[in-house]
Amino acid sequence: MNRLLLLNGPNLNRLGIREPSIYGTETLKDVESSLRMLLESHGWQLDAYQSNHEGELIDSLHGAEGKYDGVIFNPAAYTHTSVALRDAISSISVPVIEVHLSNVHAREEFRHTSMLAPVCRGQIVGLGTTGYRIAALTFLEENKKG
Ligand code: CA2
Repeated sequence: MNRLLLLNGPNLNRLGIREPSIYGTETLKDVESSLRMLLESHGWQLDAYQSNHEGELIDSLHGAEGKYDGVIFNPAAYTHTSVALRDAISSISVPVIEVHLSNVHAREEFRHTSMLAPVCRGQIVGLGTTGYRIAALTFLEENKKG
């Protein structure tokens, strides 16, 4: 069976609780459920994990090798700072799609740079939680048999 890992970084456990004008009203549980439903309707499995700790995100990326067909990753603030996460993505062969809920390019300048995008399969920004589903659809499409 095909499997995807949904990985969310620091503070995204607060989704739907604060700052709805930037991040929307859906909770992380809502996002995980809707993504799981979409994937299960195609016979795929989803595992979801959120952490506020860089090292735990690195361990999850390492653990994805050989286990998942793709990782959908919102690295949150670590996007803009983390050489360690970039190296972790480079160290695995599983494709990673970087997702951001907000349009980082319309926000503060420090959010305009991603340390991770150059080593990711692609990057989706500014489409809210739809971005996670678009990432999932991309993996479904790219793994079509026949
Ligand atoms: O737009 C995104 O998805 C971000 O990855 C979200 C990060 C931010 O640092 C990035 O620049 C862009 C912040 C996640 C914080 O999430 C919250 C959710 C609800 C309330 C407060 C923060």
